[in-house]
Amino acid sequence: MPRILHLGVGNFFRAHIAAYTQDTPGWQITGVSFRSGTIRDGLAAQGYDYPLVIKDAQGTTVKPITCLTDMYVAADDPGGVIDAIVSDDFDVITLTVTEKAYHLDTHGQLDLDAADIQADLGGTGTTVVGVLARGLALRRAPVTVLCCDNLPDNGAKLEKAVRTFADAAHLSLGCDVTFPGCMVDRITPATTDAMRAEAGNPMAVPTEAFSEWVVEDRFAARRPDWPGVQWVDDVAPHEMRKLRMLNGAHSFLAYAGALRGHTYVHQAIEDARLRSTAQVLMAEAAQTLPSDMHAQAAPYATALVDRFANPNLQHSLRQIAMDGSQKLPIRILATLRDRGHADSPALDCALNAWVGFVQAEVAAGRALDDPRSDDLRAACQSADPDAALRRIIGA
Ligand code: CS2
Repeated sequence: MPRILHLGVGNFFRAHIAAYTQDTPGWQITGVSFRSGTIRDGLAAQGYDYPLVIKDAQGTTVKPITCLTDMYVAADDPGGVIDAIVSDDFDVITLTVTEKAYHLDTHGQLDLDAADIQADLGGTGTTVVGVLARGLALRRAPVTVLCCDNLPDNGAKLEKAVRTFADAAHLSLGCDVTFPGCMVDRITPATTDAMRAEAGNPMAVPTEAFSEWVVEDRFAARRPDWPGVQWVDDVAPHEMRKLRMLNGAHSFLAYAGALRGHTYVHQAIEDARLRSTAQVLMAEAAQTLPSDMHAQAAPYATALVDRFANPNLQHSLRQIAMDGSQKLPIRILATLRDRGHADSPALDCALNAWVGFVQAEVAAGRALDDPRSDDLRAACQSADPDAALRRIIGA
């Protein structure tokens, strides 16, 4: 049976890629966690099956997921993960490891000086990019590597990072490999204890009914015919629409919403002041999209407001707020840059909200959930915190 090797078994993968694969007869998935064995242990205890709890404004349905069959944990067994990448048991390697796990610098290039990358070059084999480079160097069968994280040009960025690591490690990729780009979308909150209790299953994953997947059709080996996927030659316009409108508005709501005392996305979007700024932000973002996307931008924005307003998802603003130093450049700054000298009050507001949020968190003595937290904290103690924080993200 053809198989997918999936790196990063968080809730998003379990709500999206696994759900599509569940509907694709004949395909199964082996998962890989990088840091801890907690998810592997929880899933293994129930044969890797779990309920996907789909919540829209009307109510709840449950989709049992049974296509995940086993898992590795890279921190315990980097060799096992590398062997899996080498193995021709897998035709496709998919990834959802979050923005920060790629160790890209502000120009989108692999940061060879990052401590984890340096340690991996020294032989630990525990970064995503490192295990891919080492595995692909030994592999002979063709394979497709599909990055499903919220990065613009995700396929090309990952390919460049893997080749940069391989060069630095004096390796060359040994197989025919493609890195198509793709855009993934499904709002998937973290699982809370209340959700576990409601589902009667400790590994339940909550998600919304909507989902979207647009994938470049450049597969080097067998390709799963995931039902509902839109196959395209170039994903860039779809990726821009989603990152700049959905994720841009999400980040704005996260920081501005938290500053106004809200806890969940549906509360922030019901706050008239925040809703109107989010709508203006989406309109500002829409103007930067390629012209053939313009007609669909307004209905897309309306649908996003409805999705954000779903009261049953309980999507925490702080979950979205994490890793702002990695997200803002992609979701807000790139849009501002493309708008040049045009007035962009809502995008400016989003940037200011992040600056205000970071300072408020530090002032309240709360930990910052961000890979640059030390730099952000130091910026807050400097003579001009606003300017120092903007400098860190290249604003
Ligand atoms: C969110 C995304 O946490 C975040 O930063 O903006 O995870 C968002 O929910 C997804 O991209 C929706 O597809």
